[in-house]
Amino acid sequence: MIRIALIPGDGIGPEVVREGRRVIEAAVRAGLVEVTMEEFPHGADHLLSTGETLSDETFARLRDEFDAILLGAVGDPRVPDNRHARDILLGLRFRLDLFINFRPATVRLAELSPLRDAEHRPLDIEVFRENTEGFYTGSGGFLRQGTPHEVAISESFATRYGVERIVRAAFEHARTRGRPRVTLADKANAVPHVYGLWRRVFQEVAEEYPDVESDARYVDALAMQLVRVPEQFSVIVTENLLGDILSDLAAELAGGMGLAPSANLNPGRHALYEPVHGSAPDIVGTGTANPVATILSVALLFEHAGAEAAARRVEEAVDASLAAGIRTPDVGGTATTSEAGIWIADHVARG
Ligand code: GGG
Repeated sequence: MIRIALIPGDGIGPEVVREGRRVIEAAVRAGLVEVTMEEFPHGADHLLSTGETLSDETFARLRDEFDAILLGAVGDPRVPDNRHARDILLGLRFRLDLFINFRPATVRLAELSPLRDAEHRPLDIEVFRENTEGFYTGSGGFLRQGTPHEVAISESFATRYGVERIVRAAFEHARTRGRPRVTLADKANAVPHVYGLWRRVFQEVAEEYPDVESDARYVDALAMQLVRVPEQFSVIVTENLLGDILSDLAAELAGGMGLAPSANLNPGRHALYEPVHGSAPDIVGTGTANPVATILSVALLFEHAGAEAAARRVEEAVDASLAAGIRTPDVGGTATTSEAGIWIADHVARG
């Protein structure tokens, strides 16, 4: 039994999580998995009506009563300081110590990739983004705020413990999944302290995995190479902010953000799954949001919960929908969010 908490959140979050839920229910009907689900209202509406972002009580329930969280998106123009998004999404990552942000970018249908005409084999990259340190801890502040002499400081952190565990997770994953190479993305030439630690730890851990190729690149050169010769990359491990940027780039190269799932993990413990995309307030209510990133996040949820057959069924259904032309406008079709979700759910239920 997988106990799933749903946090649809803001913007298109509720629209895509509705389809994720439909697919979970289809997998249950097909006898592939057993679940319980409970929906939480947290997001901008909840903040504006109650003043609460994510209370300690709710956090404790999410930690103690559920195996997995499926989150849609957080971010709303009515909350310009984004405090609820930080408390909900970053808060859950930090407080549950979900140190791996696993972001696979796989070409599911060649024609959807902007690299379709290039003479490269399909891009198939997995980004291991460190999820608890870097610039994201909120450390910093303002001096003389609102004056012409304002100073803003944001501090980036790397701990040996934090770097080592994500680098080790990336190598362990490469070894067990038969992935040929792990590449570190950093900027050690310009930012020697934080990225110097990353580079040293990466080299030390790499020596323990002689069966996995390894190399370290400066992030600017890596971004360029990712577009020019993507097949040289397999697993990319990197710091929080760089991982956010590189995984968006990889997602676009693979076919678009509408297809990009992610998992926030601490192996053997809690997990939070979410589409890589944000709340997209500009398309709310138009029926054009692509539910596939959320549905593929459901596949990751099933896989990590040990329901392999359910995970494969969901992936097959997504691939079949794209091949059959059941696509939302971002990937060249005319299907609505619900039409795509219903088609995929039916496919999952039928087998
Ligand atoms: N799908 C969750 C979401 O809203 N993502 C957008 C976002 O701003 N994410 C921040 C991050 O991944 O660091």
